[in-house]
Amino acid sequence: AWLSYRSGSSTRGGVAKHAPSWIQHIIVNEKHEVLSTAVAELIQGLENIYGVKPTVNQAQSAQTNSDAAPGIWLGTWSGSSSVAGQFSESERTSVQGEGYAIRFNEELGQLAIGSESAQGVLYGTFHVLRELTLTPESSIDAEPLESRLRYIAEQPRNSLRMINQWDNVDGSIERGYAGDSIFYEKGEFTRDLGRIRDYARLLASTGINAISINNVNVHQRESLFLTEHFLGDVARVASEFRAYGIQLFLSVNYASPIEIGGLNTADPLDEQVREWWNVHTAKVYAAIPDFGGYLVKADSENRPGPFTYNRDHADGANMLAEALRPFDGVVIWRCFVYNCKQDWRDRSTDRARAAYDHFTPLDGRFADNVILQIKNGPMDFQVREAVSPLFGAMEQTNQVIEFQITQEYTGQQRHLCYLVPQWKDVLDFDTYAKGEGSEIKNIVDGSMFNRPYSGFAAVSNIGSDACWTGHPLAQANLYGYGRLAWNPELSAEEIAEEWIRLTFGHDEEVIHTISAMLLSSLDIYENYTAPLGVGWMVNPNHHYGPNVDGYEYSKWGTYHFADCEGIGVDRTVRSGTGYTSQYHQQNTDKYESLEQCPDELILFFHHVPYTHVLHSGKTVIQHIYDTHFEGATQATELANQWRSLEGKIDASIYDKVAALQEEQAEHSKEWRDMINTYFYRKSGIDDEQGRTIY
Ligand code: GCW
Repeated sequence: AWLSYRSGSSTRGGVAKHAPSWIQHIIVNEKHEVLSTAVAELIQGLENIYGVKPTVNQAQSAQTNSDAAPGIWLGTWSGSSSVAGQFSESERTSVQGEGYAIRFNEELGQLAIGSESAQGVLYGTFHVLRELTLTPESSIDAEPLESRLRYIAEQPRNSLRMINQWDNVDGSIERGYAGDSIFYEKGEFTRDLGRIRDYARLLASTGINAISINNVNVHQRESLFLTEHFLGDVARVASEFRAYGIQLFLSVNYASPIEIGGLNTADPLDEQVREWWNVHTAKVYAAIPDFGGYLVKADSENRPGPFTYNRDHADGANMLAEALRPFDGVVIWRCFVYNCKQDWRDRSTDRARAAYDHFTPLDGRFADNVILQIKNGPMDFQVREAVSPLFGAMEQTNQVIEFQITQEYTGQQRHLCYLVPQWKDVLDFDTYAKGEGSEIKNIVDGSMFNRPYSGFAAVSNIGSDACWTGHPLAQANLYGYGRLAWNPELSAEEIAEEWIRLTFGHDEEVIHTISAMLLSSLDIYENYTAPLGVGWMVNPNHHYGPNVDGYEYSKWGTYHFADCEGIGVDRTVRSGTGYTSQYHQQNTDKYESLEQCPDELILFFHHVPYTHVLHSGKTVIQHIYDTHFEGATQATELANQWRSLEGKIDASIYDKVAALQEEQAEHSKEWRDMINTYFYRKSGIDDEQGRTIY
């Protein structure tokens, strides 16, 4: 993946002469597991990049190494006076916790990587390795490298930067498209901790600092993760992640006291139930002292929760918070709560409303170690949907945003779909919670409402597949997520280029072509799938491939309401479900009005005739035809673009992507024809351009 460090490599010719002398020694004056990881990463990275194995001076006491020795110095402010001495006090205080500073001291030939924490030093180390790899070969021993490293200071914008695995202990992965679980096999934990360690490396290199290792749908056997039966295994996995500064969490079954505890209730106000959680939580911490806490999906899609006992989500979450509090643990409580047994005939119930309606009345009632985890949109990870109105609606509650890296609704890692631009749109969305400038990124980083816990979570897209992510280019989404969680100001273009250079090297044509493919892919996917924000139109259950009415008469609350006159969901206050009122005024006004509502969301908010004219000047029906013809053509172009790289990319990766792009091109025609035909038959309106519709 992006840690092969071969792209900046000079191993193909004249190795050692390219390596500056300061790169040949690593000096550390402290003992800390994460610092040892940083050293190991440096050795491996530098050896790959320069073909020279650096020597390591890992001193036991601060006296051992002379301050003047040239080399790469790693350390924390309190543990290494020589590292601290390279920075002024204000430079040191400007980076806190996991932040880091880097300085190249030309006089001494020293590169110092310092932080308040060992974790920060590890992030700084990955930063340096990234810079070394990103500096093209030709300039590797020239001035630019040292000047790029002259002074760097970075602070993560979000404190929680988390990955959620949806892995089941039987080895399957819910919504996984890259092979089986790397964590479990046939009902047991895997014995192959090496792959887990590699995963920890990948994640830490992008700045991830937390992971939940099992599916939020927790079934009976996974409920036992909290018990002696599995705690030893969980602890072994936790130590792999600990070495990379990543904290481990478990998804828990809300009904555990019944399911595995032999009680006859899971009522959050019942004394026995509370005691059960206290005792089991203490056992978890006895096995894993730095355990992060619990992730909970409750009263959602048939999972148990406090509703059964006429209690609310605050009662449920606070009970777990109390059990975790003595150990500084947190409860991450998901807001994906809606009625999944809706009657399709009932047009007044609106799934999009559900999370807001359930949770906003509870603002202020959650314990301070509870964090609500909110999906980016009010429905479910569609290629296009509105932004969840819950962001900015609960000033007294900790919130993290949940993205889906795994491409459940965006091509399942068989189609190319670079999701960073979509996430950027969400993060840059202005909620107006405190007037103009109240973007989602300022809410989820905790700054706007001064929240103690905040950040990002996302569902992983990896599995046992050799390239990790099924589609090799889908790695860009995992990488991009981590980078964005660290710094939401990075652009989709910057992240793409960084990832391509790290992964494929510096050939300009390769960079240009893959970058163009990635950056156009989301729009292309949107073009040939569900139009104008309406969503779904996929096959039920597995969610791959077109089926316009696949969910139209189902219980899931995901309808498009197409008839012979028009299409779309009326979510206005005036004549629809009233969902638009969940936003702050400026956004309510924008979405409520047919004139102001942006084209790309028109069918999310309004039911309109096929002849309705969009801002683009096209009618809705013509827009559907045009985008679907265009999308399928563009998907074919993607395949051609990739083919132009033959010979420039490792053959096995080349072949794999070529086959996938071929499949996407074919499959996009299936989408095009089904959607166009469906709407032609419903509306009876011809395509202005007379193209083939069946
Ligand atoms: O997107 C939906 C998926 C479910 C998933 C659920 C959730 C883990 O179809 O498979 O369950 O969301 O987020 O809980």
